[in-house]
Order: sequence, then C-alpha cells, then structure tokens
Amino acid sequence: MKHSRSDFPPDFLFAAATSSYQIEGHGFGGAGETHWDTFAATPGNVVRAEHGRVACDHYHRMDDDLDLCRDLGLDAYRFSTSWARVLPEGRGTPNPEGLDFYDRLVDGCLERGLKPMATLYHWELPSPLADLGGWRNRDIGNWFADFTEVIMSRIGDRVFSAAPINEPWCVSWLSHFEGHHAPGLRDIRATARAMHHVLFAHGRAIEVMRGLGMSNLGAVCNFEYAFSADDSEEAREAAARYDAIYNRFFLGGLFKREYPERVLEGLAPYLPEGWQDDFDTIAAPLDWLGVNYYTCKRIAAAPGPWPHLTDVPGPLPKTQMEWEIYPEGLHHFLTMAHREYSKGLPIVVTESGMANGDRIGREDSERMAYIDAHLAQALRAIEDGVPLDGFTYWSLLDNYEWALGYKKRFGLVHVDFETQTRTPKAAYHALAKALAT
Ligand code: IFM
Repeated sequence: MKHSRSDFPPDFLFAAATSSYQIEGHGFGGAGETHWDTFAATPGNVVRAEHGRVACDHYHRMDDDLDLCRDLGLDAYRFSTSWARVLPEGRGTPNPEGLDFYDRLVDGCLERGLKPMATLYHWELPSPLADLGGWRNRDIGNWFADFTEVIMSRIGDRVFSAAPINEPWCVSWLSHFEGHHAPGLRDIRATARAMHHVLFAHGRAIEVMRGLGMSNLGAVCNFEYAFSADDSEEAREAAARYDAIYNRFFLGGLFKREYPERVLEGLAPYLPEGWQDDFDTIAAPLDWLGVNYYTCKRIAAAPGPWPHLTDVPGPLPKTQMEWEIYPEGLHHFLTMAHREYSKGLPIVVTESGMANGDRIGREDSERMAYIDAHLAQALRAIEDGVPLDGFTYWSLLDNYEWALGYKKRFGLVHVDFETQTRTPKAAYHALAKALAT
C-alpha cells in the first residue's frame, strides 16, 4: 500500500468494523428472533435464503477474531450489540448470556489494546417489536432507550465511544421504501415514520447514555454521492432530491433541527403528528460524527410518484457489489458534513471498504488500491481542515451481506463458511505493514 500510519496525525485511529447479526451467529447464546430471521425465511428476500443463525460463528470465536484485530495493528474495533441477544423479547427480562458476551467482548478488546467502539443497533430488530410496528411505532424511542440502559449499564463504563444506530437511511428508506432490507416494506407512510423515529430513538439513546455518565457519543450516517445522470434540469433536480433524502435528511435533523424542503415535499403528509416537537431530543449535542461511505449513483428523473427519480449505470470500475468506485466522494462528504452540519466536531470514517471476489492468497490488489485511494481522500480532507480522527475499514471478516448473503466478501480476513477457517488476505498483511510503519 502507498499510505502508512506515519502519513496521518499521531493520534489518528485505525479500526475495523463488524456488526452483530452479520458475524456472531444468532442461533447461539439465547438470542431472540429478529426481523432479519423472518425476512430471510421468506422466499425471494435473501439470495439462497441465507440467514445469520451461524454466520461467522464469532459467538464462539471472539477471542481469535480479536487476536486478528490486534495482530493487524489496529487501534480500535467497531462492533455492534444485538438488541435481541440482550433482550430476547425486545423488552423485559435480559438474557444473562448475552450481557456476558458483550462484557467479555469489551474486556477482550481492552486486554489487546483495542479501543471498543460500540454501536447499539445494527439492524436486527427483535421480532416482538416488529410485531408492534417496529420503526413505524413512536414507542420504539422508549423501547430503544430501555435497551440502551440495560446494555450500557453493563459495558458503558469501558467502551471508548458509542453511537446509537448504524446508518439511519438503511434502517428507514432502504427497508421501508425500497423494501430491500427487513422488514421489506414499500410504503411511503411507513418510510416517513421510520425516518423520523430512527432519529427520535437515536436522541433517546443519547439521553440515556449521558444519564449514565458516558462520553464520546456520536451518530453514524451513510452517504452516497449523487451525480446527475445528464445535463437536463430535471436530472439535476432529481440528483439534488436524492442527495437530500440520502445525505441531508438525517444530518439536518441531528445538526440543524430541520428536514430538507426537498424531502418534506414528498414526506410531510406522512410524518407523524407533532414531529417538529421532537428536535430537542433528536438534536441533543454529540461528540463526533461517523461517516460511512462506499460509492456514488447516477440519478435521472423518472415519471411516476415522488421522488420521481431512478438510477442508471455509471462508467467507473465497480466492486463485487456492482458499486462504482469513487473515492473523491469521501472527501466531498467529510468536507460537506464539517462545513455545513457538524461544524468543528470530530469526524470519524466509521466504514469504508469493498467487496471483492473469493480470494484467499496474494491476489487482493483491488482492495489495497481501494483502501489507499480512500485514505488519500481522508488525508486531503485533513489538509482542508476537517477534524478527522479515524478511519475504519469495513469489514474485519467476510460476513453476511444481508439480502446478498455470504458471497459478497468485504473482509480483510477470508472466512470459509463451511469450516469457519479464517485466513488473512493480502490486504490484511499490507495494512498490517502500513500500520506498523
Ligand atoms: O455490510 C454493510 C454494513 O452492515 C453496513 N454498511 C455497509 C456494509 C456493506 O454493504
């Protein structure tokens, strides 16, 4: 790799990320059923109907996986806590095994000199709460606050940082408008409610964690650069609408106490009554912003109901996900978030990475080039004044890529899902060398 640790400021943190449902094995340790289990059990939702019951068996291999982080020379490990592992019914009696598991995970990080970066929710909603309407139900703010209290009373004294919800756009839009993720809805009213409630629940969790005396609390949003597919006024406006829905709605709520007009044009009639009164909770002060960035889209105008847009294929080289590689987008979002929204708050790249084919040996040069290109944009942002504190690769391990199953390989470490053998890829070794220098 071209870049190394010495290119970055002395306290800059390098991390790798995973999430609970994608690696742990939800069939183990008394975890309750989640909407991802039922979504995956419904034909047509997930390729090969793959699910997370075993996943990477991280539940039993946590120590080996943390050793891999340590040996890579990382400073931090970003993981998530499964709501259904901690509270199998979503509310009520905690599962002691689940609490013990996260306790051991945090201690395991600390023993290896890794800063534990916790995310409370990375998409596996307990089924009993899905039955009650899930993210469509405003009560999720209280359910999530209670879950936060239970898990953070146990590990909050030792985590380095915490964020309530990974990628609000995916939790709401992707899952309630596009229907690609659980609960698989395609309904504009459900979407509007989920988009607002996800921010409301974020704010409630921040309140709880502040109450527990925790610090270093942030929000993690995902971003996609929106090119206009052609020069027409209609395409430019469609791209701006896409940008508002994807990139500005959540930042607007968190940092400006408002939603973009371009989104309200379509969603206002469907937002829950009194939504404007929730900004005191939603916009509670944060200590940092997490930026997840992977790709760009080419947006064209389309007939039909709001948001009147579609995306078309673009010319750039693509990852195994068919996502165009556009590293400049990372610089764009780091500077845009800093200048227009977070205004001086530390920013962390909480996810960046690529899925590449099933390669174990030396041939992983595309991933190294991807990391290098994104590190270059992170450095550019630092030079431009962005207070960037860290860079997190997604993901430590090949894992369950949701509706696309186990064949999309994002890992620095190859996982053989038959034997659960872990084999560090060439990019792992290259990154280890870069971090050691
Ligand atoms: O695997 C996901 C992760 O769960 C959230 N961010 C994007 C990754 C790649 O799609």
